[in-house]
Amino acid sequence: MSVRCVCARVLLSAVFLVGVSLFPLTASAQEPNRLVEIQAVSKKQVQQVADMGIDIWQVDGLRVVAQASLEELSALKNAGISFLVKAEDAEDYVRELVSKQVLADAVYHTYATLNADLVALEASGIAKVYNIGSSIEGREILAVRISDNPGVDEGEPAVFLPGCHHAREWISVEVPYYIAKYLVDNYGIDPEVTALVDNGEIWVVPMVNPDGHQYSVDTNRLWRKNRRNNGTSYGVDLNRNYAKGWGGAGSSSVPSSDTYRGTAPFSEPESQAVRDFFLNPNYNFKAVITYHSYSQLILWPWGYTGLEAPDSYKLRFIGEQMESLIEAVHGQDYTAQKSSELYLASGTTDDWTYDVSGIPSYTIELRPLSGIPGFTLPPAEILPTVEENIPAALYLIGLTQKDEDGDGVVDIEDNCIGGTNPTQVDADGDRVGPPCDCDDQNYDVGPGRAENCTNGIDDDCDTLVDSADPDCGSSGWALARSAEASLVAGGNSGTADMLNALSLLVLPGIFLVMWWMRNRRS
Ligand code: 0X9
Ligand code: ZN
Repeated sequence: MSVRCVCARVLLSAVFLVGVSLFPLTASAQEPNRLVEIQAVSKKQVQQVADMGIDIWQVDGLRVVAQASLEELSALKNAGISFLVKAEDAEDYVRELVSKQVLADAVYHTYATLNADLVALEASGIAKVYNIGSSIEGREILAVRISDNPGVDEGEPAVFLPGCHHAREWISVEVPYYIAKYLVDNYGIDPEVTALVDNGEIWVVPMVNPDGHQYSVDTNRLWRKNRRNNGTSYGVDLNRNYAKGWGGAGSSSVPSSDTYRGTAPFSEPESQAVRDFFLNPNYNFKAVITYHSYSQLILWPWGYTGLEAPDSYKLRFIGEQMESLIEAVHGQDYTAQKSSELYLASGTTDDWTYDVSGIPSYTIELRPLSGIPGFTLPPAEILPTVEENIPAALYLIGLTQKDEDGDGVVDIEDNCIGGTNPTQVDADGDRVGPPCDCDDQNYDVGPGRAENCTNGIDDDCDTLVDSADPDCGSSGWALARSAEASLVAGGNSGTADMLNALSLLVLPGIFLVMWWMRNRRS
């Protein structure tokens, strides 16, 4: 776990006062957003900030960097949440910083240069560009398929690498684009790349939100959403517009909010394009990384709830492997964690891809680790960021091509996805080694653990997937005098693991404790 506190130094000299700012809080339509540092007193308060629809840039423990309208600052003030206004006009502040940046050789793509560069990849013979839909302003959303026969649907295991759901996160365009270019440039030279391209399909969609990106180039560098005209405001947050958990925590129903979720799941043409593309039966998706910035995080589902995903053990294992691979390149500290540990957010891309397909799905928040404003990563850092992310992407692509349980299907249920090591054979013949428990043909949650009953697997081999499958879990509740009673009542035991627990104070000194358990096979 890394510590993110570069900006903290700036703040040490500042005193946080509840609702006190250096600037007046009188609302007016033209007022610019303030750049603020919010000092929460608990994780719950961080979530409260996310639930207000405030545009969070970075979370560092209980410190939140954000831009907020005057209305949102009033809401913070009313909620008794401390904040400090760092700049009266967040956009202006960023504009000034960007103008001071020294331009390096590599420059960020625009919509036009990206499309030209994607088409240029086709000359290799292993890349083909597809239009997967149009944005709300009519721009084409381009995908490129890298494969040995890129114009043919071969049904090979496919990996989906989208970028730029959020307009201002320019580095998230570069990483997927340069992964595609790396594969093209090294095909026929590097045997690992050649095998991955021959045996699979890598689908890159570097700019899911072209209208927003163009707007961030032309008008407002800090623009996040798409460019839907909501009447009195613009934009829907595309990373709140997917169906899983849509409308829940960490998303806003207020159109002017930067986390506005839209009027319905998939209300936006950009998310519809991704949905229809991902669900196309001609493609055989086996893993997803959706690129964002910033904070250097590797996040996995669920993000809309604190509950564990059915495959959480493997998602964690693969995420931590990617963390190590990234850090090995330039020593950069990326933190692998479950999405909801950052804050709850509903309607995100990876929750949806995981929900509909059960395949490993990740959000990677790219460089920088911290700093204001993290979205304007200096151009000199583009290629290092790309370089450090290539091995993790290749690793994930490689996993999707290994039929480790020999059932003829490459999927997350492969026993040892992420860690087959034939030398790790234990006494009872299981090949036990993180993270796999190769004692059956099914998906396991970890060494010696049983499968989760919700994973659709017939664990007791009675040809039915039902509650009689032996590894189903249980849940329960009790009234108790201690918030920790759930741990006493239902903590990990010899036969079961605690999946999640929740305590609510219902009367002074009386807690309602609830828990969810997953039984262990052995
Ligand atoms: O809030 C987002 O959409 C992502 N962060 S960003 O700064 N790129 O906007 C993070 C989404 C991760 N999911 C959850 N925290 N649930
Ligand atoms: Zn983002």
